[in-house]
Amino acid sequence: MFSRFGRVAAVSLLACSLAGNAFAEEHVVEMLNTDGEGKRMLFQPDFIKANVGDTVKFVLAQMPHNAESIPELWPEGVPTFKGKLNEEITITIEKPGIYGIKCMPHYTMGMIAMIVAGDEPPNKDQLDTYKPKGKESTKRFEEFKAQLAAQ
Ligand SMILES: [Cu+2]
Repeated sequence: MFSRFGRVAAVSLLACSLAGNAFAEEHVVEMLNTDGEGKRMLFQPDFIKANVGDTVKFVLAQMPHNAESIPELWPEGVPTFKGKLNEEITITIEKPGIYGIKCMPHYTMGMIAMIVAGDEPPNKDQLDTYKPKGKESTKRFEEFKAQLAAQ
């Protein structure tokens, strides 16, 4: 009896996970003061290739940091978000696109990240129009664009 019940439970569990996206992945991004290799104030990783349905979790490895949308680099029709200072926050990628993320206190110090979902992100034009604030952010943004072009 027990073994039979066990099999039924396992089958219905599988059905549940297939009904959702069985292939959805969780990307974990650390918010750091330093990577120990000379880079200061960063998301790690800061360039994330994701699929629609994936989640991206911003965890607080050091503080103070936050994660929030860069509205000038964000797919149309997707609500922006704003994590509080020292708040861990998870976002779900619901549409293809390029998603810019910044830490408000360290934005001008280069603390930005970019999530790319889909092969033909509909807001690709924003890569040309968005101008990050600060020399360091501009430098990292150029690195993201180079990484994207290399794929
Ligand atoms: Cu920060």
